[in-house]
Amino acid sequence: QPRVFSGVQPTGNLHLGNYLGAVSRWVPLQDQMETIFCVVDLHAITAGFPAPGELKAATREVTAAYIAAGIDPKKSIIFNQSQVREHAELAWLFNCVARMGWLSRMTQFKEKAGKNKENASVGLFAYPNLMAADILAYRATHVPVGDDQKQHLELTRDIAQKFNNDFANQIKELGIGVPNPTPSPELPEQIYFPVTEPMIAGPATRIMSLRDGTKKMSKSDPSDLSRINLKDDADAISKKIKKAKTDPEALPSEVDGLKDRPEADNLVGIYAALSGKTKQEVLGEFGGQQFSAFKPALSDLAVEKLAPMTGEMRRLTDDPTEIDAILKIGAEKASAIAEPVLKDVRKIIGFLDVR
Ligand code: AQP
Repeated sequence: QPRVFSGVQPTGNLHLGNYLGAVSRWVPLQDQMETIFCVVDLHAITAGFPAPGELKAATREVTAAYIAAGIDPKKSIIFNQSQVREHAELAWLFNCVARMGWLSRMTQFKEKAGKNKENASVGLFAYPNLMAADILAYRATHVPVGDDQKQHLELTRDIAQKFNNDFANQIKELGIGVPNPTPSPELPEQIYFPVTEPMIAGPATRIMSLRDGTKKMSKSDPSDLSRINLKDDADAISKKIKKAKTDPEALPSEVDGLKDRPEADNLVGIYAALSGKTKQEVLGEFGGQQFSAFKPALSDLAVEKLAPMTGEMRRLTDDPTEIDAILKIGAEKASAIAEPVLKDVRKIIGFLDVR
């Protein structure tokens, strides 16, 4: 049975990339599959502990963004990760499944740890194991994320496959596996964890910085001008788009003409994602025009799409009672799925159960 899992870290500065690359794409899935959306607060401490109060505020803000974007708590499970203990437990077990070599190849760790790897937290290094645990604690089959998470999802698949292989006999003996959908002589007939499908598609899988078309739009970029925050008002949005880096050429009429023009490609991609059009359709409309004409149109569109969301986020965070109630119900529903999975996993591994 298909089941979707995805999440965003409550690390502040939620931006257009998080919205277009992830949250907005979750909305239609709610009517097609079972959907679980998590605010991954355990991940948010891997790069340092936030100041007191910040984590709570950011957790509520991300939840508010989910709801304002159209995630419906009646259709989806919405919760914060630290409320469901199984994430941390499964992450530990996966620490013992994943190999050092696999994690050493993770480019996000290299980028985030920077030059000072010796001083990075062990949690930052093991981050992808926690992400695998987030997904597999629900035996989720589909994970809609931005392009930057591709490598981590491959690691999740490797962890699932290694676990299924290493414990093939126990899974079979206990009779708690499901038939392997891709049988082959090397793979077990019965598997416990699905080999998750990444869902990375559309014109906005990697929104780039407004100041540098070769760098991902990111929460941690020191320049606020590099990103459109979901909390920005109309003035801030139009100022940032006006100041966005571009080249001096007019927009091309064909998508091919965006090659080697990263800033132009990014702005056209943002317009396409916000309007639900393809890049080619956008160029059909604006090809031949200068940025001086395209940028105001992009600003108007961004404001039109984001302003109602920003207003709803403000309403929800002003009095967090509603958000906290949604997260509480979500955590209960999430636990109801994850607890039996962890019970199975403990049995598969062979821990003595005396309770
Ligand atoms: N620029 C982006 N374009 C498209 N999708 C993006 N995502 C992030 N940036 C972009 C997607 O948003 C989801 C949540 O991301 P996250 O909060 O888990 O963390 P992140 O990827 O670390 O976000 P940032 O903004 O890049 O933060 P920092 O600065 O801390 O690195 C994911 O699905 C991600 O793909």
